[in-house]
Parts: sequence; C-alpha cells; structure tokens
Amino acid sequence: MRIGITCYPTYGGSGVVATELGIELAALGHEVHFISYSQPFRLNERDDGIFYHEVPVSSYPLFEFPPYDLALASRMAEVAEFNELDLLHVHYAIPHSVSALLARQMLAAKGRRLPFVTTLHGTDITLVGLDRCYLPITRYAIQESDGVTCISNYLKEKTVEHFGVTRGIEVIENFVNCDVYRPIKDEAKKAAARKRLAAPDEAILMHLSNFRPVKRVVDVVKIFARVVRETPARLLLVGDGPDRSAAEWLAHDLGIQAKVHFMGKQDRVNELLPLADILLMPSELESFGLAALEAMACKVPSVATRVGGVPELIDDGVTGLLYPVGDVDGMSLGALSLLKDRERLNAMRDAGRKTAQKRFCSTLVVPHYVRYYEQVIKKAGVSG
Ligand code: GMT
Repeated sequence: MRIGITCYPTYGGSGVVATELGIELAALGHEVHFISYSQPFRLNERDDGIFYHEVPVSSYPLFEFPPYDLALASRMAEVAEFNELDLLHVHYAIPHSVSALLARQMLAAKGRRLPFVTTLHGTDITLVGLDRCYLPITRYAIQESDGVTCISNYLKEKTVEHFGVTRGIEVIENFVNCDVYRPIKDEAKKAAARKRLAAPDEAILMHLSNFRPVKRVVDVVKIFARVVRETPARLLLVGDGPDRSAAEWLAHDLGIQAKVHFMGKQDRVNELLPLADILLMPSELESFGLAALEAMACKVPSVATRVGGVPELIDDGVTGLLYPVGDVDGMSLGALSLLKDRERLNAMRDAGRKTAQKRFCSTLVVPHYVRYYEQVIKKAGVSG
C-alpha cells in the first residue's frame, strides 16, 4: 500500500505513535509518505520506503494567523496525486482530519479517491475538541472520516459521549517495538551505563513527557523529594515543555537539585528507559499513557495515576501501581515500597515485559492497522 501519514511532528505521544507506525509499515514493505510542517522528531534515519513532504506555510500581512490547515490540505492532495496514495492516515483530529476531508474532496473533483483514517489520541477529544470553537468541525470531520480509530476503550467512550458520534470506531491500542524497547540483559553493561547517571547505591526514578500541565511534572518532583528523604535516589526527567521551569524551581526550593537531572529532549529514550527502576507518571489525564508502555517493555514498572485509559494498560499491583490524581504521598510510599521490596519489584518488571509482548507488541498491533486500512479502502472503493 502507499500510505500518507500526518501528525504533529514535535515532542508528543501522538506524533511518536504516528512515526513508529510509519517506520513499522515501511518495514513491512509499504510505502509511507509523512506530510507535516517539519520532520517528525523520531524520524531520523532515512529508512527504505519512507518519504517526508514538508508543508510550506507562507504568511501575508493580512493574515494574523497563517492558515496551516489549508496549506496542509493542498499538500496532502498534491502528495496523494503525485505518489498515487491509497490512503491518508491522520493522527490527532484537529486540524488534521479537516485538512484530510478537504484533500479528499479536491481529489474527488478530479475523479480520484483518497479515503482517510483519523486516529484520535486524547486531548483532541477530551480537551481541545470540547472547545466550542472546534467542536462542530471536529465532530463533522470525525463523522465524515472513512475510518476512525481510538487508542483506548476509554477514549472511544468519551468520543461517543462528548461528540455524539454515531459512526463505527475501531479501538487499536498503542504499541511498542519490543525489540527496540527491551531490558538490558548484560548486567555489567547496564551497571556501566547507570554509573554515568547515578551513584551505584542510588535508585533511578524517571519521568518522560512533554512537560505540559496535564503531566503534573511538579508532582513528579514532590514525589521524588519524599522518596529521596528515605533512600538514596536520582530523578531523571526526560523531555521538555511549559512546566519544566516550575519543576526546576521546586527542585531548588526543596534543596534536592543535585539529585534531579533535567535531560531535555532525547532521541533515544529506548536506551535510557531500561536504566530506570521506576517510571513516575502522575498525569491529570492519559487516554493511554505511551511512556508507561515503553517503560513496561523495558521492564520498568510505573507508579502512575488511575485516569483515562491507564487502567487498561497497567494492571494495578501487577504491572505497576495506580493512585488518585494528586496523591503525592500515596505515590511516594508506593515507589518506596517497591524499592524496598526487590522481589516484588522484579515480579512487576517481568509481568510488565510479558504484557507488552503479549498485547502491545508492534508485531501484533501494526497488522491490525493494515487490516483496518484494507477494509477502509475496500469500502471507499465500493461506495466512492
Ligand atoms: O492528547 C494529547 O495530549 C496529545 C497526545 C500527544 O501528542 O502527546 O497525547 C495523547 O496521545 C498519546 C499517544 O496516543 C497517549 O499515550 C496519551 O495518553 C494522550 N494524552 C492524553 O490523553 C492527555
């Protein structure tokens, strides 16, 4: 198949899923064309079968807001026509599904079919999409998509509840490449890599996000402050975003700055995650919680919040520990209890890896997308 993929190329779970999906599809022999305003950040290598098409957005003094969605629609139609795309797959509804709808109409006027699939990821439904300025058009574009997928049952329920969507929605959960995200088996190699980040007696707690308010990065620092009072530990924060400064200030105010490392955006999180003992994910909301899945695949359990789709991913007490939002005491006690009971921690590490392999491995989930594309293309061919 020849597939076009559009996503937000910056640091964020929906862009990561879209990029990893494109890489996996290309590895299966499909031709994948990324269409976006900049190259997705995990798309570093020029793999066979992967192409990138930048969307130029020109400005004009009359425009207070350059119309990216229109430039995107034009580019989608162009790329689809020149490369004979079979399907477009857009990640995050706003504005991508609206642009895809326009591109489909532009090509239909020329007698060409371009079905598109919209994947809903989270705040496009639970937050931004609920804003009255976007809700009617988002609902329309979802309803008119040739296919719609959601990354969890939770998000599917919210889409129906908030948007009154009546069309079919396929739940295709997020995935991880278990060969790329895996534990480091060689203990000497792992110890050497950990030594560069922490003292040998220190536990490593990690957080990985885009530091948006919904991630509650300040809670991460508060949880760590309680943990480090009781046991030697380091906190590694991977990523960047609006709440980084607040978290940095708090680490200073609490006098723990020497134990807290802000590592910024990292390309190879698969090399960092297996070095951690615990991942902290105290989010206000997660429709899935991709970082926790990537950690699970590396045998790192999460101490997280019981929100959105997280309980579909983390089995509380088996593959991680879940707490109410804002329960900093609970989460720090939970992390400490795991660090003090290595047997329990190891059981959780093994259970997490097993779950990642059995349910969320890219070898299982990516073929689900392929089957869904085939259905959508077939249906569009019949009804188009
Ligand atoms: O919805 C968002 O906040 C954006 C999106 C992103 O680009 O980071 O995150 C969502 O998609 C991820 C990938 O599918 C999920 O793992 C996240 O749970 C989800 N975020 C929220 O629901 C807040």
